[in-house]
Amino acid sequence: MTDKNIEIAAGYDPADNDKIRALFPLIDDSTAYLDNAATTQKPECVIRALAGYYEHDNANPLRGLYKLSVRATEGVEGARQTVADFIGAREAAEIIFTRNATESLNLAAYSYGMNFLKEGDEIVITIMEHHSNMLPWQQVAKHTGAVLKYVDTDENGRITPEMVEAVVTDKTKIVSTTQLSNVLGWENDVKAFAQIAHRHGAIMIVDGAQSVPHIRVDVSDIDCDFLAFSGHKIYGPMGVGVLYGKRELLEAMPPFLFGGEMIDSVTRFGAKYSEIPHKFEAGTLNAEGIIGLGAALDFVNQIGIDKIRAREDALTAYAWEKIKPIPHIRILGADDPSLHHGIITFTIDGVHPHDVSYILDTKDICVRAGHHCAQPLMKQCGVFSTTRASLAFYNTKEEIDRLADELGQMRAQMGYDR
Ligand code: 7TS
Repeated sequence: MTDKNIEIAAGYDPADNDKIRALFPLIDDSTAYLDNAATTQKPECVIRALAGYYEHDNANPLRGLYKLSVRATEGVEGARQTVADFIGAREAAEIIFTRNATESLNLAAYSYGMNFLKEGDEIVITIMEHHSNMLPWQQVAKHTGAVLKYVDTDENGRITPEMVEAVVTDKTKIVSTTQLSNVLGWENDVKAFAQIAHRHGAIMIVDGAQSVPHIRVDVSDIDCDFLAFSGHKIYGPMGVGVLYGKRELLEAMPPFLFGGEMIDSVTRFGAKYSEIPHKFEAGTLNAEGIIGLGAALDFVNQIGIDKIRAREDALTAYAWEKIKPIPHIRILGADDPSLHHGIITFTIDGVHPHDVSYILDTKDICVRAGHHCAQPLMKQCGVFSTTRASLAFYNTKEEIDRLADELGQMRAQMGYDR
């Protein structure tokens, strides 16, 4: 990390937010970037880490015995330790690098689900899952004969441990839920869910794509068996994701992808696979992405995830105050900003979310419109499509004011009286 980035991140003061914003080349006062649940912007230190890898350390990691390749390997393995420390894993070997949270969840589904489940077993997920934590389990159910069961939300978009308890049985082998909904902002009590799963002899999988960037996540404290997340949602590069898994499980699972760098030895008709984590990392790794993710986590550590959370909670409360009272706007989920973690998903009576997003874009305000890869949740909420503003700590009250002002005028712009 560059010295300037370290100094500014370490001394981060929400009252002087401009200093941190200046570290993000794509953030300026002309564009209000409010689509952070889709992906975050990147600070200089991450961009420098990517370029620096190619300028100084590029060679195929984990293969060569010469100094350059050793440096590339050390970069990858250093980042692995950084990730392990960041999420409270016991050891770096429990961290597998993938392309994104989606691939991590597929790895768990294909390697664990397909091999350890049989007809009549149950997989329990929730209705608020992103499709990435839904479709892989549909596949496992289809191919193994296991039954896929859902925990629905209550009318306020909440899921409590009691609601999970009511669905999990002794036939349940996997409970897999998001920790934080990308639509509702609701935080599931995954530690309590894990206790329920384990009491019934099931494993607990956590989709941390939305939680890891915003709240303190400690896999040892949660006692989950797997946790998936993406680098690009936590200020890191695209194309790198993480699957944490408990050593005992990872050791028992067959590889997901087969090929180079995941074997000890190969014969004509067989192979002996490497130890974890390499058994699950076939082919040349995205070394620069992994090193960039390490730099992103160093950056977040300098600021402090708790400071990030406090800032985002304060911004959410402010956005709520401004948006909630606007006539004809309905915000999905709990009626309490402290339960939204920076995510405000809403409808405006009579205005299609695509129009909302398009009109906001003409004012250089970036939000997401659509089903947010959560169609069953949309259906349960009785909507087809919504608009979502999602905040990161670097956002400002001024950006929220701009959004609220535009939303206040939206119906009039579409020709309604009010
Ligand atoms: N799980 C959750 C809860 C997510 O929000 C997302 C992406 C994923 C998994 C998949 O992440 P990926 O990096 O593998 O694509 N969510 C969103 C979103 O809300 N808008 O764009 C992507």
